[in-house]
Amino acid sequence: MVWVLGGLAAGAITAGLAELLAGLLTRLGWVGGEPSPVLAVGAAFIDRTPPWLKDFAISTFGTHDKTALLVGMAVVLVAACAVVGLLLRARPQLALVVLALLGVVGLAAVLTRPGAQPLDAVPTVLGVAAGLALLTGVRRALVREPVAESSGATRRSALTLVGLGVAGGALTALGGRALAAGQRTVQAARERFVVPRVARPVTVPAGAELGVPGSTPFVVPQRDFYRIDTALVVPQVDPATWRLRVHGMVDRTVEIDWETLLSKPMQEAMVTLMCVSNEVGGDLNGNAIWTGWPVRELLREAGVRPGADMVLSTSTDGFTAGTPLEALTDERNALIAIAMNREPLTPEHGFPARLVVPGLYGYVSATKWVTDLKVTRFADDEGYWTPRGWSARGPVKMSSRIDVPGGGDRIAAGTVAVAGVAWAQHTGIRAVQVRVDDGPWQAARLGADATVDAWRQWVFSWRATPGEHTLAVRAQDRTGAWQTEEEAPPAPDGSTGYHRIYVVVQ
Ligand SMILES: Nc1nc2c(c(=O)[nH]1)N[C@H]1C(S)=C(S)[C@@H](COP(=O)(O)O)O[C@H]1N2
Ligand SMILES: [Mo]
Repeated sequence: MVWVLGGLAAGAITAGLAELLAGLLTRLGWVGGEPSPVLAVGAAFIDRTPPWLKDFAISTFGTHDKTALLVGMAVVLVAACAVVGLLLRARPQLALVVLALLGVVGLAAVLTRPGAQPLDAVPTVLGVAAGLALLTGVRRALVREPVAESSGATRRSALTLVGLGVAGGALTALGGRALAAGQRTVQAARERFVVPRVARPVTVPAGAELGVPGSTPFVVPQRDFYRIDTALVVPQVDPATWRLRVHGMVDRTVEIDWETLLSKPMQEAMVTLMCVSNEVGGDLNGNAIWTGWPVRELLREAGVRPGADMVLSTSTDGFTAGTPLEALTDERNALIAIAMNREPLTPEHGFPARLVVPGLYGYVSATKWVTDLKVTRFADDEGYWTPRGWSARGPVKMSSRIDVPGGGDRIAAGTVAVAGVAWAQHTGIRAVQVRVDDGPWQAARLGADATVDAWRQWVFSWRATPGEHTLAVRAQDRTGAWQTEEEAPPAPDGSTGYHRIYVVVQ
């Protein structure tokens, strides 16, 4: 038992020292990538997760999938350290090798994170060095007490080891405090930031919000807005050090800082953001008013060279999206967005700046914490999700959803408001119809049309009769095309099919 404690103490000191140093480096802004070996391994794991495992994790843990990953890693680490402790008794050499190997895994992850630089290695190297030294010391101390486990000496050793383990935990906590201090700096910058007024503000037309209880609001508040990204911890980006660089197939490389961005004429655009992972009837989408500077203006300053057809945007954490150049240069309001519903972006939604491109799924366009735009070609570059089984191009597919009643609800007979949203980004919705059981398609009443880039609410007044019923919805876009009934899963380029719900009327 005391040997296991030795292994755990060595692990705690290794991780604690590494996390403390990583926290300090991050706090000082001296890092290029992710200096914490634990977070780097987690991030590397996320990047290499095969699609089936990702789907399993999301369906099992939902948006807590990252917490589940961290807990899983902690369990594996504790088990590995216990084994190191046992080995220390019988095969001390091997124990040192196993701890060193864990360090090598951490180091490999740290050094392969996007933007990694040599300094990022320091926390892992020093942490592992301390752990190895501790293991050697523990071995020397424990072999000098060949007496029974219950002896006073062994009890003292055990207490010392527990103390060392607690010390390791304290170091980790101090590292966490350094990170929290960085978070407060970003939080303070966010609170100081006053969202600029624009010359022509977006207005929400009267009647766009139908106000049916339980239906998704026409404009979704930031705190309720869905969040999807690959970041294990939310990146904390200080506007004071933020830069956005445009390079690649351009006449001149342009780099702007936060002050420069804020000096540009800002625009507002109402855009419904959509996740390609959304299942039919799912809620991975939301509509907001975004404030920002059109991407095309920045591209104009750089001067796009002929032959380019894609812009690869990169975030501080290495996520990339490949957006068709055309979608960023045509008349649509593709923005370098700095505000959502006239509030600064929250760190979760990309503070200080992100991209928003009407008509394209988020994975090929909506890069949060964006710092780099490379003008390039689809033939030469690809975004994060393309080699992971998703299509290189991701125009949003027309779809519609029933928000109320909820699937499986028991409702009272009489007049029931069936309501939801429908979208056909950048084309616009012309009509929505509802079908009860095998009856005819019947027209729903649409909320006022704000823009072709936003969804529309709809409501249908249903005379519900007792029994079990199935409700289905379909939309028609402005070109006259109807939403397809053909079912497709989210991968590789977006789900299709009718949203159907089943209700019991009493
Ligand atoms: N940096 C970064 N930006 C990202 C992603 C990401 O993983 N990392 N995910 C994209 C995806 S898949 C979607 S759907 C949208 C979601 O934006 P939201 O979280 O603000 O709703 O962000 C996009 N931008
Ligand atoms: Mo997404």
